[in-house]
Amino acid sequence: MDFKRDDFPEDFLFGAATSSYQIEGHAFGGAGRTHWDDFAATPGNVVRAENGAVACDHYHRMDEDLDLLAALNVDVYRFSTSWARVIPDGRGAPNPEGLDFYDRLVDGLLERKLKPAVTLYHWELPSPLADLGGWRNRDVASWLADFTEVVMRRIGDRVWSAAPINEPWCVGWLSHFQGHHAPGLKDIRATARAMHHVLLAHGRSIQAMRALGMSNLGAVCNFEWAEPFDESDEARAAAELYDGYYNHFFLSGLFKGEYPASVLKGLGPHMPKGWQDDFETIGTPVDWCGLNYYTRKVIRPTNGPWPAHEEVEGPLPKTAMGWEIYPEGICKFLKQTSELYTGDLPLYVTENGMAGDDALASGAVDDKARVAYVSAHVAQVRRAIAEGAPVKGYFLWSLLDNYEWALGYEKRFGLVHVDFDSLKRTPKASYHALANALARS
Ligand code: GCO
Repeated sequence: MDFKRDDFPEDFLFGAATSSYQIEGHAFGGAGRTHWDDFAATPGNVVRAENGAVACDHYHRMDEDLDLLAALNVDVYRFSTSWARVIPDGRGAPNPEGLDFYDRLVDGLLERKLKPAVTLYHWELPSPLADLGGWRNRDVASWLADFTEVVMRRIGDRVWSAAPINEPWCVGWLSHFQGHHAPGLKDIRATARAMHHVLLAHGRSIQAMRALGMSNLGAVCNFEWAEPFDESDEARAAAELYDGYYNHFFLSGLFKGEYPASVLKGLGPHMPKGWQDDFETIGTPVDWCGLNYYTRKVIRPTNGPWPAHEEVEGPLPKTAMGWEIYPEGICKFLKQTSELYTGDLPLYVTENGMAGDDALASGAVDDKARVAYVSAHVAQVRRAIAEGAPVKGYFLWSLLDNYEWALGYEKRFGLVHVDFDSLKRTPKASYHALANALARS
């Protein structure tokens, strides 16, 4: 890596991130069924119909994984709690084994002097709640608040930070409009509801944690820079609309108590009754804002129905996801977020990283492309700080190769290679490079 810990302010934190369904192994420990199990079991949704039943078997290999984190010299570990592991039916009786697991995880982090950063919901909705309409049902806000309370009564006294939901855009748009993630709907009315309810649920979950006396609570959104296909007014408007529902809708709801007019033009008629009255809950104050950033998209107008645009392949070098590498975007979003929405509120890059063609050769993985990707993005984070954005930390996605959702186990985002047959972990060159960069002299 072409940076060192010392290049950053004293209080700047480095971390690594994972999520529950992507690593734990959902077949273990009494976890309930989730809508990802159902989505993966439906032909055509997921590469090779793979699911998270075993994943990285982190459930049984937690100590080994925490040792890897400690030796990476990071300060913080961002992980998530699986709702169905803690409350198998989504509501009602908790699973003691599930709560014990997260309790051990938090203690294991603290023993290794690592700060636990929890995300309560990273996409594995319990199937019985999906049966009731999932994110389309306004009651999801109360269900999430109840789940929050169950988890945090157990670990809330020891976690360093907490966020209710990972990436509202993915919960709303990707899963209900594009149908690429569970529950796999392509329905504008479901989308409008999910996009609003996800913020309402965020607000209720924050309130539940405040009531328990917790602090350092935040929101984590994802961002993609929207580049117009050409110089035309039509292409600019198309990119602006993409930018609206992807990058502005949620921040605007959280920090301004309104939604962008361009997005309401399409979603307005489908919004749930009385949505305008929910912003007081949605805007319950938070202590920080997290940005997940990977790429940009080139957007071209089409003649179809709203939003009447499509993504086209751009000219920049790409990762194994086919995503363009555009490090400048991370700086632009950090600055823009503080300027338009959050002011002095601390910002964290809560995810950044890439999938590569990481082959194991003679017991090692020489992922030079990942070292270059991380170096280039971290340089843009430094630039954002130099230009005034209050950025307080940077988290790598991800510690381990894991279940990359609809792409199954095919895309490798890890600093550590995982052989999905033997489950053996092998730190990649990027892991060693990051450990060196973060070593305290
Ligand atoms: C996300 C999620 C992760 C993904 C990662 C790579 O940002 O989409 O938080 O679960 O695995 O982003 O796509």
